[in-house]
Amino acid sequence: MKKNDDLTKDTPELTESGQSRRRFMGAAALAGVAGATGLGTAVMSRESFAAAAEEARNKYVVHPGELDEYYGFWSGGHSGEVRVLGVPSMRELMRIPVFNVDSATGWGITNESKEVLGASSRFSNGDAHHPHISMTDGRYDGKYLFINDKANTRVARIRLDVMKCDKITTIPNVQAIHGLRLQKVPKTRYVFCNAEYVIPHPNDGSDTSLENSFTMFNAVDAETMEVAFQVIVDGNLDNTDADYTGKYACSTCYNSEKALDLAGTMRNDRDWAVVFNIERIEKAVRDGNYKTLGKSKVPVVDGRHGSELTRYIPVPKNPHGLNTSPDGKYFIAAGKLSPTVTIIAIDKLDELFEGNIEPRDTVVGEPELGLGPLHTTYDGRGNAYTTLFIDSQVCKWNIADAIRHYNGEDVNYIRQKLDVHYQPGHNHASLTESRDADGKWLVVLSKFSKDRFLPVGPLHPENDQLIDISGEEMKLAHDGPTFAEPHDCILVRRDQIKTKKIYTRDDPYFASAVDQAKKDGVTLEADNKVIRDGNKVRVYMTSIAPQYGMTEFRVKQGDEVTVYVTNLDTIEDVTHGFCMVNHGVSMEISPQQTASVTFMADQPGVHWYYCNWFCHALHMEMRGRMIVEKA
Ligand code: RUQ
Ligand code: CUA
Ligand code: CA
Repeated sequence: MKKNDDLTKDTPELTESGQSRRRFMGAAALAGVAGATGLGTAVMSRESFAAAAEEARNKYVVHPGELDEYYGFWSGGHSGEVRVLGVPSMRELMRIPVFNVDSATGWGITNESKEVLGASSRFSNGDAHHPHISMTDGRYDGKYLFINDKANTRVARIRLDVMKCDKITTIPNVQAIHGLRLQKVPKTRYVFCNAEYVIPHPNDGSDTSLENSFTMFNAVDAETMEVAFQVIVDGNLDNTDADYTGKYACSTCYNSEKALDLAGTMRNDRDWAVVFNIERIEKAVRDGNYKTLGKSKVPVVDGRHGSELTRYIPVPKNPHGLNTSPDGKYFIAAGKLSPTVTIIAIDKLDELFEGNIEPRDTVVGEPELGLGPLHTTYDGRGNAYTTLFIDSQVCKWNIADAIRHYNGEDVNYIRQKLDVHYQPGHNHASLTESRDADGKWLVVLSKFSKDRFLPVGPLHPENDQLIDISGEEMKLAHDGPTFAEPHDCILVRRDQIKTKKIYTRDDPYFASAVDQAKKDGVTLEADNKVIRDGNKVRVYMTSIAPQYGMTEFRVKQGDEVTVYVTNLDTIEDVTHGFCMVNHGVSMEISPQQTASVTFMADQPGVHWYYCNWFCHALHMEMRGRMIVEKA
C-alpha cells in the first residue's frame, strides 16, 4: 500500500484523534484489486466454511411450501430488469422487466409496455442500479418501487400491487442517472436522482469545453413522474439519500476536480458531499427564480458554490455511498479511496445553512474502517455495516463509539469484520432505509465469485451473500450466484406489500386498449371481432383455458395488425400467452388482463399463433391461424 504523507497533513482531525495514518488509494494500488492477489486474500478457511455451511443447513433453510419473511428487490444492473427474491431463502420469485426487452412477458414488444417506455422504447438496454420503495412517514408503504437507468438517463416506477413497471421518465438536460433515493418524510413526494456526468449546455456540438459543462441533481414527482426541478452543481454526482425531516438530501461527488482522466479524478484529498435544501429549492421555484434549458420546461436552479440552496461538505476521497441512518441523525459518506467514512450530523445542517458554522463543523466522526469503503447499511441498534471493496469484507462498527473516538476517547468502534467473496459493492440490511430497520438480515452483493461455484466459462456470476446480523456476530448464511449485475437491493417485510391475485378490469395498465375497444364498439370481455380501419386491422379475441375465442382471422398483406387478447379466466395463476410464429410477437395475458401487440402482416399465407404460457393440459391445442391474403 502506497502511503502519501502529504495527504495526511491535510486531515489533522484524524491524526490528532490517534488513528493510524490514512491510507489513500492511488491508481497503482487500485490496479491490483481485481487481480488474482486481490481475490486470494479473503478466502475462508475450510473448517470455518464447513461450520457455516452446517449452520446454514439447519438454521436458515426455508422448507418447501414455507413462505419467506421478506421480499427482496434486486436491481438487475445492465440486464435492465428488477428481480424479486424471497429472503431468507434467496429464491428468485419473479423478474420485472423494466429497461430491457423480455420475450416471456412481451415487455418492449406489447403496446402497453411501449406506452410506458414512450420515446425510449427505441432502446433495448438499460443499467438499473438503485431500487427504492416509496415511503410514508419514513416507513415503506409498499406502493411503488423506483429505479434509475444509468445507460439511458431514465427513472422508472414499478407498481408493487401487480409488480409491473407503469411509468418511465427520461430526465432531460443531463446524462447518466446514477444515485437514486426517495424522500422519506412526510412521504415520497420526490424521487431524488443524480446525473453523474457533466455535459455542456447547450449540448449541440457548438461548445464541448468543460467551462460550460455541469451536471444536475434532479427531483421527479413520484405521482406524475414529471421532473419537478433540477439543481446545477459543481463537480459531478454519485450517490444520494434523503433525511427524515423532509428538508434535506445529500449527494456524494467523486469528481470535484472536474477531471476527464483517471489520475485527475484522484487529485484532491477531499471531494465533497453536497447538501440540498429542499424547502429553499421549492421556494426558489415557486418564486420564479429559475431558468430553463433548451426545449425543456423543467425549472433549473443554480446550486453551485455560493448558492443559498446547497452546502458543500468536504469529505475524503472520491466518496461513493451516501446512506442516512435509520434514527435520522446522520448522513454517512463512504470514502472509497480513503479508508474512512464520514459521519455528517443532520441536526447541524440548519446551522450550516444559516451560515453559523463551517461545512466541516457538521462532521462528527470519520472512523477508519478498511480499504475501499463503498456503502453503509444499518441494523437499527446503533451499528453500521460498511462494505470494504478492496479488503473483501463487511465491517460492522458502532456509530456512537466512532463519534466518541473522533472526540478523543479511547474506544474501539469496530465490532467485527467478516470476509465476503469477493469485492462487495452494496450491502443492505432488512428495512434499513426506514424507521423500521430491524437488524435481522444483511445482503452483500459481491461482485466476484471465482472458485465459489461450478465454473461456467470466462463470464462468472456474481455472488449475493446473505448474512445473519440478528446476533452480536455476523454469520454467513447463504451464497447465491446471480447473473449480471445486481448493484443494489432492498428488503421489505412481506406484510408491507399487498399484491393483487388477478387484474381488475379497470386496471390503468391496459386502459388504452379499453378505450380503443370502446371506439370500435367492441366489448373486450365478450367479443371476438376483426375491425378494419383502412390498412389498420384490429383483432379482438378472448381467451379461456385452453382456447382463444377465435381460431382463425383474415387480413391482407401489408396490413398493420393489432391483436388484443382479453383473458377471461378468473382463476389465479392461469396466465395465457400469445405468440405469432415468425413475427417476433410474444406476450403475457394474466387473468382478467387485456394485452395487445402490433405487427405488420407482410408475409402472405398461413401463420399460426399459439399460447406460450403453460395454462392447461390442452395448452398445446390452444392455437389458431392468421390467414394473410396476397396483396
Ligand atoms: S453504485 S457499488 Cu451504482 Cu450503487 Cu455503489
Ligand atoms: Cu393458454 Cu397456454
Ligand atoms: Ca476526486
